[in-house]
Amino acid sequence: MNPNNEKQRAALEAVKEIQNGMIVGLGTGSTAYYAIQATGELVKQGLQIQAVPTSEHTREMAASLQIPLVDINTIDHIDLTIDGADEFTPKLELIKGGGGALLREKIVASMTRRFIVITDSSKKVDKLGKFKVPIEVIPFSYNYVLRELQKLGGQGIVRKKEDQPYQTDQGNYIIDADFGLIEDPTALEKQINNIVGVVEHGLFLNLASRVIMAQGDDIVIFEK
Ligand code: ABF
Repeated sequence: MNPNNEKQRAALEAVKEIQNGMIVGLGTGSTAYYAIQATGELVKQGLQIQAVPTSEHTREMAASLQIPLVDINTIDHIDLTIDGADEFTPKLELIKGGGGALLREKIVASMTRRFIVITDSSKKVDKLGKFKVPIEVIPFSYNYVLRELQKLGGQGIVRKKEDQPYQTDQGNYIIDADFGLIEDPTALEKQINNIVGVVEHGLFLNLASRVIMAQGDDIVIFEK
């Protein structure tokens, strides 16, 4: 099946969980955009929610669909977040950040009571690592971080956009680091977090409540 159809079907399955009165985290990426479109339709039909976008791109899309937005600094939790991923394992370990929005995505996921990940069938892996780990770093010391990642066995490269370093919504850089298949994501996460100059990374461990994967005509659910 066309992966976009799978993405859309996974998104529509997740949107069924949105209830009146919820604060909803809106993800970033092509799969999440199907969920935002469907959420916009529900709002048009009278659904009353407040939404927190995980990127400026998502903010613009939500605003264009008249989805009411709320400042994350005025709330103490999010009820439900629907977002995509670049890789996931059956243990709900994720790599996110291919779209460059990992910092706000992880902040929103961390505030969320129920974090639903939506994917097509290409994202499922047994072990994380085929997809390079996106790491958001401050521009001031990106070369220091590259060297420190190398000591951990990670071959990093600064993400580029039109020959310039890609800049996140925060004005930071992204290093995409290849560690090969990751035997112990929890251990690696701790090592990356200890590098001064790293803002956040794309290993999302112990955050997802459920993964909804569309595979052909089927919907496959993964949860702990
Ligand atoms: C976002 O969705 C990112 O974290 C992740 O990189 C991306 C996946 O993109 P797509 O849904 O377009 O495959 O949440």
